[in-house]
Amino acid sequence: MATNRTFTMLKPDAVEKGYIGAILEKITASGFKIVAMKLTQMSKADAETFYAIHSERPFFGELVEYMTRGPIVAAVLEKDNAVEDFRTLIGATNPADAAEGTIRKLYAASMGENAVHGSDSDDNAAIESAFHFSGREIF
Ligand code: 3AN
Repeated sequence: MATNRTFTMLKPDAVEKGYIGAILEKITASGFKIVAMKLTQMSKADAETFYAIHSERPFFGELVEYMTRGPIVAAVLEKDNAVEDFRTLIGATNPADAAEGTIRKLYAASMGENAVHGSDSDDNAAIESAFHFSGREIF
């Protein structure tokens, strides 16, 4: 059964460019309810842990540098079929391949700086939410 929650981050590039409001508007207008949210900044150790799955990839150093260079907005979102529907809303990893109207098409600059994160599975949504929020911060 599809879970009804997913985890997102508005990444440092999106925050730097002042896109927080526009992206949150798009998310809520698409039927997602925000059940947890904070402005926070990842440490190097946080980013290395969060992206451990990519540790052998050539872009890992750049990814950690990028994700730690400024604040992010972390949030947990609720909607039927949340993980899959949110991946559809954000669009392809590379904004050049992202569909019209998707968040990455509208707000992402490049594959490396792609504005927003969305969990890729129900299990990862739970792990990533617990990484950023305690139980009493999720409503
Ligand atoms: P997604 O964010 O669409 O789930 P992942 O999990 O494959 O994509 O990649 C995680 C993050 O790593 C991406 N959001 C992006 O910032 C970065 N990334 C992925 N692939 C590349 C790449 N080929 N070159 C540079 N950065 C990349």
